[in-house]
Amino acid sequence: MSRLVVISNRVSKWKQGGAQGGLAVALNSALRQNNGLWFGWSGQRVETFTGHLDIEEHGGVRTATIDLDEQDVDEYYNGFANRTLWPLFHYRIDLAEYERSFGEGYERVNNRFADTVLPLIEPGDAVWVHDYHLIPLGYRLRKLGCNNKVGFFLHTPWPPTRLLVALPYHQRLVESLFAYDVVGFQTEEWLESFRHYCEKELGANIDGETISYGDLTLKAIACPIGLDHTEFLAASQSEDADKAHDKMRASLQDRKLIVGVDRLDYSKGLEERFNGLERFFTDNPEQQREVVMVQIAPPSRGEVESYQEIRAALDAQTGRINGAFAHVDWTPIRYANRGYPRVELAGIYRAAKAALVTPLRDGMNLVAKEFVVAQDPEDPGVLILSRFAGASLQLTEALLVNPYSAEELSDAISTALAMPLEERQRRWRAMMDVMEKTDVIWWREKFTQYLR
Ligand code: GDG
Repeated sequence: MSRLVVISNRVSKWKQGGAQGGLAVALNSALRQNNGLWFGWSGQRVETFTGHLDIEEHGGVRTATIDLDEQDVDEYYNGFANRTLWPLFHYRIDLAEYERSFGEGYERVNNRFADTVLPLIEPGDAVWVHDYHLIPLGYRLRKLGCNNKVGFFLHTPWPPTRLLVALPYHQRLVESLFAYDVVGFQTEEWLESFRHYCEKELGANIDGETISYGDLTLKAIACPIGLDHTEFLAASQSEDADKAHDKMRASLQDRKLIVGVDRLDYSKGLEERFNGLERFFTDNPEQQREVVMVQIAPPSRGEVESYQEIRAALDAQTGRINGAFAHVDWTPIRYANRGYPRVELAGIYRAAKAALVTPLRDGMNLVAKEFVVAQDPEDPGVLILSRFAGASLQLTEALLVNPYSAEELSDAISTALAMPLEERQRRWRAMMDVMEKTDVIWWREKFTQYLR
């Protein structure tokens, strides 16, 4: 079988149990069973870019990384990727910043990526580029003469056309996608938005999965990312998970646990979630002292102002709610700005009666899937899931909520905590069935089969 070359912004070197984002977790799993190569940024900054390649082997995955210089990181990563595209793709045009230097840095780094990875690509390799940081990479590879199959997968939502046109040079960005053979999205909904843009803004021709624009064609598909089901099941049944579970339960003193785990990001709806929780305690005073919310929120992208702002807002909000509701022997929200090892997360998920996964917009959301897999089949907890997460199209047996409505969140918490065992088991089984069929290996195979 031909080799798979994966390219993403960051290469995460496999640390057992270390904290990682959703994409890193998935790619590690997708590559481990496949003698592949993973290329990207090391996460290190240097004074001047040299293009020096660092090749290593990590847990069965060969990685090749480069360092970026300060200007690259500012304009490409903290700039166009995380100040312009991320907010725009999550429907937050109010937060999106447009600076010409960001766009220039974005293209420069994409070119640097392409120029450096090209010599590592062998004839017959399939190349798979990931996420919004690297949209124009394929275009550069083609310009350099790369004839391999090259595909692109977007982990975030694809925004509606009316939002996307707020981006200067939006057409140039979308046109560059036509360098790829296959372009994949998490859900039919994001795919639909992409097709709409191609038709209305580019005047492209759509025939089934094939979109033609001038003499270029691509296949656009929905291909939802899954968990490494076996790995996570094993993690949640491990001794360390048991320990974390027991420790969590002991600290609760028979109170019911609601859990949340999210990178600290405004797209995850944390403020709205806490408003919903406050509403729940206000509407159900008898539940005060009986229920505890544990929110794990490791900080991310701390150099970007909107992330500093959401962090400060959440500090104030949790402080205020805890101050208003707490008793000397009970605190409603335990809010931790740190990452925990993956196995410990699995144990904490299992200790919970319910999870609040309430992003305002999310490409997929793997936490929702992890929570379900970690449950005890005899006594599963309930997933409360935002209808604006891609995962809601698959996990239809979760309690689906509108995360903007504090009342709906409060009602869903009440329903979850009172749900009879039989109903919890039925919903859990249905969600497990979906996830067993569509795990991370299924995702990789589906995409690469299209590509090849
Ligand atoms: C992007 C898209 C899409 C979180 N805290 C800790 C920790 N995590 C892990 C979770 C989960 C991952 O990070 C987060 O993944 P999500 O999918 O929830 O969200 P994003 O990071 O925004 O990921 C998303 C994903 O890409 C994949 O395509 O689903 O829509 O936005 O695995 O467990 N892990 C550890 N400690 C923590 O404290 N170990």
